[in-house]
Amino acid sequence: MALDPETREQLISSVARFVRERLVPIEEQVSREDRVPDDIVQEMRDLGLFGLSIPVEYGGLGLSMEEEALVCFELGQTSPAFRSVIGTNVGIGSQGLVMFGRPEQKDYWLPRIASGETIASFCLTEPGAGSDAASVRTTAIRKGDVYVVNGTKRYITNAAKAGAFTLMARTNPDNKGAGGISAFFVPSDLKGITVGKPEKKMGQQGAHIHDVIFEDCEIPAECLIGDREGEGFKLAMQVLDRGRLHISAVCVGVSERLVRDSVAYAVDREQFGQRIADFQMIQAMLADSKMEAYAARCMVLETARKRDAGQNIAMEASCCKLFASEAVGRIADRNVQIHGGAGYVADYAAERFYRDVRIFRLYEGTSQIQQMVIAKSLIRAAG
Ligand code: COS
Repeated sequence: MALDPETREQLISSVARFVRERLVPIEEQVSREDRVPDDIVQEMRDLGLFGLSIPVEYGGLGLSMEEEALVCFELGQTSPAFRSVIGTNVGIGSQGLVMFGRPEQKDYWLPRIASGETIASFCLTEPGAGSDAASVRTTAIRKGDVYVVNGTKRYITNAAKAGAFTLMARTNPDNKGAGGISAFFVPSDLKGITVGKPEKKMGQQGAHIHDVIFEDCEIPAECLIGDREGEGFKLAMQVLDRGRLHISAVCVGVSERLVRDSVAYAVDREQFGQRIADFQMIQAMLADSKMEAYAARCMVLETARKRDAGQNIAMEASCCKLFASEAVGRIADRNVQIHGGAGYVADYAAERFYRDVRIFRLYEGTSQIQQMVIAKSLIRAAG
């Protein structure tokens, strides 16, 4: 643990209070307006949420993975769109730099990312490279002191607000595989970068994804993360190992919120002359949801502790992501079921969450990719 128990408790309880008092009351408004208000973003900055995972020497909170998971359990208790505001700074947008950046890159960018002054986005996915992340077609060709970048990145979270991108591009077009890819940390205001319009999505209104188009964009050679070309795919995979755990922790938070909503509705709603919570078929749904939320919580904490102890958790992170994201899908579905007709009506949170959680099974690796990672790891271990 990075924090002493008292400071940790204070952080977690202030995040819980912020969620309860400031975020939950405006969930519906954010969904309707498709926008998180600026004063809320400022409060997130003041709470230090943009810097959860940035080392203390760069102005972040420097949380351990376990502590980050505990914060995500709280932050997940409201619309996941709020988490998205800070999500890329805490996770995939910054961690390549934290893990592999050169000192001068870190000195310049990390304090800005930690404070929320700079939003950092992660540019891996392309129109033709999603699950097959090693097939990136965007090129970055070295010409003197610059790399010339050409290509399109797709569904990039927070791209329109980003001050910088962690960019994966092919520096060696002769190597079509993972080894031809390098990672860069690129300011977003360079000539030749265009951000597309926000996509219309199924859920999580208030969080936005865009295309990012690079056209003969000249980026200074020192934007390369680390000292060597060809390390970008491995960097992306290690960033995703961690990101998958972070998303799993968010899934746990949302699951716990939905269990609470299900119980609240079941004890309030009456049918056949009694509250529906007294019917065993409703009880079975409540119990299954609680069981799955609890199992996911235990998995995430166990894996986070292993990562904090320096172990390779690539396989376990995929186990967490697979289980927690599928579980929250089932829990959101049961929550709708328990709400009956009201669960289908947009006046209730059940309908919104049902749509919001669908993405968890897709981004940072689909459930099928997690299955592949787990199975490959088992088979490799067996020789
Ligand atoms: N940590 C470190 N290195 C890793 C790694 C990890 N977690 N996973 C793979 N690598 C390394 C491998 O060791 C291999 O290195 P060597 O060539 O030196 O042996 C290299 O990366 C290529 O690995 P592999 O052959 O397993 O790559 P594949 O092309 O088969 O792809 C999957 C592996 C499918 C797991 C990967 O492409 C993936 O995660 N896809 C999903 C991407 C994703 O999450 N997209 C969402 C968009 S980002 S929001």
